[in-house]
Amino acid sequence: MDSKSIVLVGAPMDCGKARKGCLMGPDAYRTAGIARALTDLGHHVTDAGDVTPDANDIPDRDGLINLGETIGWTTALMRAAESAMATGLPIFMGGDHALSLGTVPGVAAHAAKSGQPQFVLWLDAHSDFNTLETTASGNLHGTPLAYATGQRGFEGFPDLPVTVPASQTCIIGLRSVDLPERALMEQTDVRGYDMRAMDEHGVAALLVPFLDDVAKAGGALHVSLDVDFIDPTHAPAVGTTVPGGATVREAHLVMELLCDSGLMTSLDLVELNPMLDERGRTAHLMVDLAASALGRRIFDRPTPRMM
Ligand code: HAR
Ligand code: MN
Ligand code: MN
Ligand code: MN
Repeated sequence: MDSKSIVLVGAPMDCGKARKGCLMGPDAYRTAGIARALTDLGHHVTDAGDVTPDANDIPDRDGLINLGETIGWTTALMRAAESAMATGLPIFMGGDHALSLGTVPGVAAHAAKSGQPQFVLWLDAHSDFNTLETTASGNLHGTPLAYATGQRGFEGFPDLPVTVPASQTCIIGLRSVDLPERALMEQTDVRGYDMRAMDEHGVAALLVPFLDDVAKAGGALHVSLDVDFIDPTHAPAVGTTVPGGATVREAHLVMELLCDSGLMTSLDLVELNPMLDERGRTAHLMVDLAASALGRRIFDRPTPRMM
């Protein structure tokens, strides 16, 4: 892979759900050596430090957890994401998944300026397709894909000048979807693949056709990697573990295919809760996955055919 300018953006957002700890995520990635891992691959890496949320006076609303604070992060991250795109390939180090309320619209705004269609790959046990109206838990980390694709039901959040068409999004890894979010998703063209699809066909068969579409459209591709995409036996440091997730190799294969495609233009690493980790293994796995997406490999393809 060609040498890239990579900008690390810390997003220690921790208000997207009740359980605390994701605010330590950015420093866990730094401690696990994310900059060094990417520099060793020949990239130019800068650390832009951590984003801080905007102040706002939006009142909290019953049944929604930390609405005002979440909107403050959203506006700050939209700006940070759009401007980071102008300097290279940003890696947004979360922070919980509510940070994508800001990063996805921010990168999409950048793409729109050059007329490039924005695509999103969502690697997650959850579809995160609730709105403020459908969420049963009030946890806003369960909403960003609905917001970014322009669904209604986000009163109080900024209107998005640029949304990502649902047809340009693909979710892989699903094994926990609420009924109302499923109903909403079914009204859109979002591509959603559950773990059964991965088991039956293999993850490459799900991902490659989507990557082909991104390439054909000349699109930008944002990848949002939730720790809980991976099975909790390998990635325990997340508050919302769901058994039956991707193996370490399946996760690496996704990243390796992304690398081969050359299409990824931005990356979220979300939901790491270092309080729940075991000797840093989840942080290290996430760093290794980012490295795979950015060129770490044993052999260059094509693999020589063995006798
Ligand atoms: N669907 C559930 C809710 O909205 C769970 C959402 C959990 N989300 C994450 N990120 N952990 O994927 O409350
Ligand atoms: Mn650009
Ligand atoms: Mn998520
Ligand atoms: Mn999840």
